[in-house]
Amino acid sequence: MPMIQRARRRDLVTLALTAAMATALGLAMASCGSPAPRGTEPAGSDKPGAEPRVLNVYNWSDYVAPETISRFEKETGIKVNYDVYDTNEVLETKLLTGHSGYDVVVPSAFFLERQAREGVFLPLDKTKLTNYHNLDKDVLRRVSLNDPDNRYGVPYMWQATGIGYNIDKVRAALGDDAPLDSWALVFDPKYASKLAACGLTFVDSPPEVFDSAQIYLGIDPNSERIEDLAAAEELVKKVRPYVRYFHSSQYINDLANGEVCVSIGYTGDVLMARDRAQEAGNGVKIAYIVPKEGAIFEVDMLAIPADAPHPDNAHAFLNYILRPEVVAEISTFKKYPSGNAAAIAFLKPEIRDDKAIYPPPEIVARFKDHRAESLTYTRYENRAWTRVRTGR
Ligand code: N2P
Repeated sequence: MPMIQRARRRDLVTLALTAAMATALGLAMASCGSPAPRGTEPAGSDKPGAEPRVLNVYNWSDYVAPETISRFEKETGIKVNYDVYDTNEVLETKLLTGHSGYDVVVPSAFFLERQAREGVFLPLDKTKLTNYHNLDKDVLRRVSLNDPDNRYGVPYMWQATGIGYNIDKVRAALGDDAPLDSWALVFDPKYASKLAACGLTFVDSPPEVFDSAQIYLGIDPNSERIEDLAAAEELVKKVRPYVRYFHSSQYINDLANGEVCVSIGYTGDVLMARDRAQEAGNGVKIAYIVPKEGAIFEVDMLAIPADAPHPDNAHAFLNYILRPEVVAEISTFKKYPSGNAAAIAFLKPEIRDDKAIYPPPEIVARFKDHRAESLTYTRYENRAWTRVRTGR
């Protein structure tokens, strides 16, 4: 690797480590996750073209159906080691450090964009992805902004970072005054202060919270001007005293149980909370909104690290996920729309027609594409995030 690139890589690793450390979540996940799996194989299994029947997958938590993995194992005889994370920052640290041992990972497109530039991924061998034609051309086009020619990533699920809330508790706290269509609900201290008692939570992701704050302020979320970052920091600091915690998955259960009342969160996760509450019959009613000012649009991408120990098995797994019935089942259980156009035909009407899952064009028009951040900007952003989190 040329020197400059190596120095840059080292810089990025430091950056990613800082980001992960800036998040309590990073630490929590690291301590409960198993060590990165390795492709340990019995002697004699290294014939060309015959990879050991092992696949190491690292995915977001709550992002496959109950039988997605076991069916793949049964069909192929490939044993899957399956680990989870719940922030891009935690994944990025592993990818940039290298030798993660993973064969399949799922970064959001705006993270994949920067990681691909660092040589982190294997270009996809599309001749092995015979189900690739099932993908939605519009999603492929949109995501090519981050991944030119769709070289490294297969679109998996997509979503917006929006707001989930408990209908009755928010009404009780704010009366009819609640701005239920706006980021003001969480970013205006007038409202946030009244939600502190019933529980206000934010995802633990600097770009997503600051960018949402910028969208509320009418600032371009892709801006890298330091004064625009400062404006977002100032806004988030004002509501910081009312935020119960920063975490990117705990709110699913907490919203469902009525432990918290308003969360900045991801579409499907909020809808899972909504459905869990309904199934539990606990009287909790959850709604999800994409605020009228706009929201960050995210496509999570299946990708193969350049140093994956089992690239053929990884392609086989991607091709399996590309089957419409397989990914439709994931959407059914996890309430996320997929990037697979053919999967729509396999969805039950209650999923297909749920406007919170597959939003109508007027809501899609609110989505803002997210570009990769520069190294320098992320460094400033992480520092700002630490100040916000620690309340200094
Ligand atoms: C499911 C994954 C959230 C996706 N928990 C955020 N990009």
